[in-house]
Amino acid sequence: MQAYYPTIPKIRYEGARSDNPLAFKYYDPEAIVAGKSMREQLRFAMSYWHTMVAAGTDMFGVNTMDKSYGSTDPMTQAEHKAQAAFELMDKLDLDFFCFHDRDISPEADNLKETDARLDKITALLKQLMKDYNKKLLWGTANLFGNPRYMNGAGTSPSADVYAFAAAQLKKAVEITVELGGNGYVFWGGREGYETLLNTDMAFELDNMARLMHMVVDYARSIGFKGDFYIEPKPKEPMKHQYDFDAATALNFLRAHDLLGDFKLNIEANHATLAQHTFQHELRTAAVNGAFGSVDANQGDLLLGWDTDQFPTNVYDTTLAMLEILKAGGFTNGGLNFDAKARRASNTVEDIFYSYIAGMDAFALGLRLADKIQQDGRLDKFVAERYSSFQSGIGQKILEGRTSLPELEAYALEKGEVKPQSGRQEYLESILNQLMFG
Ligand code: XUL
Ligand code: CO
Repeated sequence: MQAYYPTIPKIRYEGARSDNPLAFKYYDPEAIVAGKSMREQLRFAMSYWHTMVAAGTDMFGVNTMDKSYGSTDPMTQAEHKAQAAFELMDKLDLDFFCFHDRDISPEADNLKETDARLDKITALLKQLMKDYNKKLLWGTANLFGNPRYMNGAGTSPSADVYAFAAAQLKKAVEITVELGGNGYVFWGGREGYETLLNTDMAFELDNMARLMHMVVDYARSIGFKGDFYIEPKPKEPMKHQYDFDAATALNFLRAHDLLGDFKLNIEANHATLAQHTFQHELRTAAVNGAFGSVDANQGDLLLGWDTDQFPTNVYDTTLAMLEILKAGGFTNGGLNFDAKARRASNTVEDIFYSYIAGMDAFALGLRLADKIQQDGRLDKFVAERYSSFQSGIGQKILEGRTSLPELEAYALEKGEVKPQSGRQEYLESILNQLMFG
């Protein structure tokens, strides 16, 4: 079998003192943390689009990386790409992968031929999954790249474009099911608008929901047991994306009776673009019973777009893992690296250094989140902060056994109230002590 990454050995855990750049320092797959192996807790996935496809093109320049896999013929290239993807996952000990239909197989001149190509590559992926013991975290359809979708897909003003998108979705769901996918993602590529002068917002949202219902019904009819996800994002490519943030997506799901089948796929960089923290979005999903999966990356807070960097900020990974543990951990979801090496990090080695950096940052985050939970001081502080609701008038409020007149009488009797300190800096110093102590 041809090796696509001949200079790279299998990456193994060597511990925090190792100076081997091609070793994990914190990700020890079989080590037990918070009751499960790190492999089971973290469920790391490779993103096919960034890792196997994106080659460094930006608005100002062409590719800086070689992702041709030794071929120019699109289908031969797709086959080599698939082989390379599994060698990469094997060497990095990544158990899962995620893809868009068009990442794995190139579009042809007509839908029939495009689908035939997809079938061919799907069969190859299925074989490779078996050979390498890898799983599909989720599949999705690219409903944003082709010019036909310039006004949206499920929110397009054209019924013909909508039908084309439906056909593409049907096939994407079929191959996801064929490959035993744990999930299916809707990221609203061009589902949004540039100007309300040409847009019927209510019509577009209802139409999107109609399409989602059709996808759910069809997927369940062919045996899909996994989760559907919406992946919120506030802007880019459209000025205003309909799935702005977790709360907006949840409102859409609830309004259109889709919450039973859908959860959220929270992406760190999308959270910060919406002016939220990553933890805020995770908590919002969790408190609504919709925590599903995570696109693990980080943005640059000085830039207003989706930079999709590999996550290395350990404060963020720790606080994110704390949210994930509090939500009960992953079921069908996992940590998908929707992240790419910088354009100037353009060698094969850089791909591996990037994944090692990201996996170690989340592995360290998991270890530290577990330490924070075991220490218990933060949880105890929060419980005590709300303890006035455990007895007396607070308990009556919680149990719905009071009224405004009774609370008025209580307040009049009590007189002025002394507020409690929130102790933010004290809690932040506990966090630092636990992280670095
Ligand atoms: C785009 C993005 C997508 C989704 C899948 O910002 O995050 O790659 O994760 O369509
Ligand atoms: Co994403």
